[in-house]
Amino acid sequence: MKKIILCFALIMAGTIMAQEVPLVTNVFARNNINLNGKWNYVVDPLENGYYDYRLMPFQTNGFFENKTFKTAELQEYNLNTSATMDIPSDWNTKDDRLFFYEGTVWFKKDFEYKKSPGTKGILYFGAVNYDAKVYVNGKLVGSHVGGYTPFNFDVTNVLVDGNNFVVVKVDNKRHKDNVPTVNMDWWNYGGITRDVVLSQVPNTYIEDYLVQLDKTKEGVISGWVKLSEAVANQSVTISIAELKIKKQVVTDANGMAHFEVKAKPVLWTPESPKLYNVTVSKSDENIADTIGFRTIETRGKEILLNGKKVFLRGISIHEEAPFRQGRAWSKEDAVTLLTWAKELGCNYVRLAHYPHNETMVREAERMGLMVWSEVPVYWTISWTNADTYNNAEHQLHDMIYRDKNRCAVVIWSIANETPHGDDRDIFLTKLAKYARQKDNTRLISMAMEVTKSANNVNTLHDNMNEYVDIISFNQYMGWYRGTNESCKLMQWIIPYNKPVIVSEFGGEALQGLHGDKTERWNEEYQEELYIQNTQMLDRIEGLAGVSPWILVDFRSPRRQLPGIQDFFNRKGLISSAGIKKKAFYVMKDWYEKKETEYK
Ligand code: GCB
Repeated sequence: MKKIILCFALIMAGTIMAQEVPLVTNVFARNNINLNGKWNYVVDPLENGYYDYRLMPFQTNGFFENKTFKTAELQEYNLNTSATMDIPSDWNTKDDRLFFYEGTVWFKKDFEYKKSPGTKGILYFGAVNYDAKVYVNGKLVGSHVGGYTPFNFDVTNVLVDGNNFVVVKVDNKRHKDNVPTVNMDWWNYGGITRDVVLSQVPNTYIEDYLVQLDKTKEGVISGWVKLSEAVANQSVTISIAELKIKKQVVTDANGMAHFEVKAKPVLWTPESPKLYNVTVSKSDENIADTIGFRTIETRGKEILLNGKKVFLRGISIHEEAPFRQGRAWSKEDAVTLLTWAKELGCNYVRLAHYPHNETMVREAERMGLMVWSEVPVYWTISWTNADTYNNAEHQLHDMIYRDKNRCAVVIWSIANETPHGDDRDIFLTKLAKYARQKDNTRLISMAMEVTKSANNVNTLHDNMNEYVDIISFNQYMGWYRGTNESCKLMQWIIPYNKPVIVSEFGGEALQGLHGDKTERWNEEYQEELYIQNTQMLDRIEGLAGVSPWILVDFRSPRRQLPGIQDFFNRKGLISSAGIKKKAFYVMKDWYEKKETEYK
């Protein structure tokens, strides 16, 4: 019997052509072929390249085969002569015809590859929104759902020497059971929206590592290195030259090596965002990273960074490209957005409502901005659907996995404005526990809502209070509720002994439109809203941070008012053309005061 099982296992192993593998940590520091650039694309609303006319998936003859077009044969597509699009990008802003399009688009890229003995090829996508099916040289190598997290496939066995091609079927149709669900307030940008690389790694490679200040032992940096295979007795070295650290450890039977070393690093702070050059290496690999060290915790209603009370002077940001619109993905995009946040006086950014690209998080870290990172468990998702839960958990896993070495990330957020109820509580409790189990070194939060308002007293009750470290909530006094004037009367009761963050407040203004401060949509109204709201915030007991909504106007199909919104949510403190509105300066002044208060 044993022999039969062994034979079967061997046959199976031989037939696995390609498969999804755990994420390659810090992939951009590896030996990569960059697959960004021009890709051919075919818009396929009927999914004609995937299903036959009986709506059965093609086994052969799908677009994924990328057959050479010959007039002697009947073939109604030709990827090679189709139009091209720059990748990464969203198709909505690249092709006018696709502005509102939600559906399938096929992408194809040719590349050269040279096989090298003892190496593997890992095909990595920073993100594809939403549903991706990936084919290399005509063979399916895997699929992935979720639009904002990375994934990679081991494609070694399907690569050939010389010319290869990769085809991706991208489908961004919204579905009720997805995460996010059908209803949201941002653009459902479709496409291969982040970097694509083919990483050439040793057969057994350093898959993942953690280098962190030890949570329990003072003056110790600890962590682990994990190999891609369960190989024992492999020597790996963690070096931080500036701290004179060169620690060699060997892997155990699981291919894991834990380490601990005494160290007194200069701690990372927003004022002085010290990062160290760290290398994780083994005989045939050397991975360079920059890593910072800090502690983050809460004590009663306070947030402590490196043991010192901080106020999180934040701003919410969508991953929307400054100036040109569409999905942001580049270093330049990140630097522009984060420089604006710094000009506002921020020491913190809320990256809403989904994990932003890795460059954004790394740049925030370099510039001294603490980060709130979030999964798109947004509004009313399908709480009782097991697949929906698994999907959300998967996205949370990948968010934590990718950014666990980023000291800038201080808060994992598991949800935004979700409706109260038992099913939601069960779902979110499980998700919060999962986040805690994956990472007990950071704080957990979610954007809640006030549950009771009577006689100007607003109270927040949420069963999730016991699973989060910070009570965060969104409130829109002066916009969705009350008037700007009414802010003066409002009281806020947050009955938990935990720090409070107002994760959103704000209102819309069309930059350049001026008028009376009691009339909506002009800059003076928004300015007044910020004046009244900031004064009100000062009265919230235990307030430890805020992240107004939002840094820059962003595209949203919910925002249709002609002449004013034209499919932009105009709550930005900065217009989509990069011009600061009056409210920007109200916030900036308030942050200057806060900074002095917390010196
Ligand atoms: C919210 C949501 C955010 C919206 C914002 C708005 O509460 O969390 O995604 O864009 O309000 O502008 O209405």
